[in-house]
Amino acid sequence: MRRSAALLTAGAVAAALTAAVLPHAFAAATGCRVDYTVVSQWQGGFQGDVKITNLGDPITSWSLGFDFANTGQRITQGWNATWSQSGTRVTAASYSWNGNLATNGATSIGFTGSWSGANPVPASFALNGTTCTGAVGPTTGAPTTSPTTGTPTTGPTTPPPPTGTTPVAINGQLRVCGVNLCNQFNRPIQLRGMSTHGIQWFGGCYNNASLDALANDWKADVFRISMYVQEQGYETNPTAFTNQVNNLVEMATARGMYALIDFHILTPGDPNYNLQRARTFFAAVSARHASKNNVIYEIANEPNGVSWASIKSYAEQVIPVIRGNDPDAPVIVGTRGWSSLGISEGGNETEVINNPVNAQNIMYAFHFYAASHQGPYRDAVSRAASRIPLFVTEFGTVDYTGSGPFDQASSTTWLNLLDSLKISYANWTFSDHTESSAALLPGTCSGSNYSGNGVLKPSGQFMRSRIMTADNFPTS
Ligand code: IDC
Repeated sequence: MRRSAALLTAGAVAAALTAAVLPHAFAAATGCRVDYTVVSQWQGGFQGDVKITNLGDPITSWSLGFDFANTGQRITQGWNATWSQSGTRVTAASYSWNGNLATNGATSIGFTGSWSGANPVPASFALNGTTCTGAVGPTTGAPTTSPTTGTPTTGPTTPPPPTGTTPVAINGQLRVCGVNLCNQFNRPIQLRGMSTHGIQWFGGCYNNASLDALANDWKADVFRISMYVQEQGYETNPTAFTNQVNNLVEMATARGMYALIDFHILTPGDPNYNLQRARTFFAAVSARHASKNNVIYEIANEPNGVSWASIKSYAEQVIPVIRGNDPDAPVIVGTRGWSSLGISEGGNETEVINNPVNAQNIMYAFHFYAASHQGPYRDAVSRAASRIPLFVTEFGTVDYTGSGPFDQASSTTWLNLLDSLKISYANWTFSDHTESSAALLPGTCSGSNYSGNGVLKPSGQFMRSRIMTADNFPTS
């Protein structure tokens, strides 16, 4: 077919010329086009989308390089490629499942990044060493306004989860059986793992190196993704936060960990304040992850100052949204008094036992902070554990502020109790916040090493030692 030269892009012309002067008749033609779009941008952060079009001969793998304009621009998480950054130079390498690009074939990759000072578009895009032509898509500049629907822009394009000895490979799809969480062999199991801090503040702590450390060094079974709704969280940019959560789910999935999606309501304490946001958010994430077997939904972190009847009403409106897309995933419902089964507001577990949420395959959240919550709280868990399914989706080894001394004695008593009852847990937090509940020493997330005790505070060292012991998951 004859094409008018006027229709050829600059990149294709360059590629054609390169091919023409090469001495070998069969030298591959190369060429590429890149469309770079800032999907959204907010104070200190942004999400970028990079569409790569191959204008040369078919290729079976690719590596895309580009230069950020300044060192304040950093990739914090990427997807659909293996991302790395050295100085201002960024490299994204194909996976086996998206390496094939026919002539004129295109693929999209993306990332979330941080910026300070200014966030100009990158330059010097090159695919397998060939400079690309390109176009810069619309950039948002100012923080985006909140759309009312939060359908994510990135597609479900994760590589299949690993098989073998990971927690998900062994246990598969979980479901609630009686008062326990059961694996694919219908046997009760306990998941042990860590919670993020607020991803609006500590997103930089969750990257390939830190997730590798959690999966391989800590041997964590579960990764809780805490998406605050207020406090500069989801309500400020639903699309960006939905995408950030989705990306973290993919990162946990790729490592064979369970992903616990935490809709982190806290203030105001009535979850119904965020009912519409919850519907929108859970519709999006449950659609995205419907085919996965490792996602657990936590629909209200810590209701407070609100009746159990109101929490139950909220749950019975949000759970059907999730089940409409993902019918078999366990869902966890927060309880009264900051998920204390009512204890912190003068109640107790009987309000749940006598008036349970009208839905199947659900569990109830219980939270504690070991230095603050002891005897009466342990007694409530001991009583409730034989009546209703519990999941400790958050606890601290310190006091309820997230600070104060690490209470090893109380934490040990608590975890021994949870172990004996096979109650799953996630510890607050896998982050480098200065507060004592944070596992990592301050500054850890600015580096690239997250493994071993050398990067951990006392609470982190304790939690790692508890979580890394053998799981002994039943396999028949
Ligand atoms: C705390 C964080 C702290 C942050 C504060 C405000 O540790 O850095 O400033 O939230 O959002 C909870 C909540 C959890 C709290 C934690 C410790 O679920 O969001 O995190 N906590 O106070 N319930 C009991 C304690």
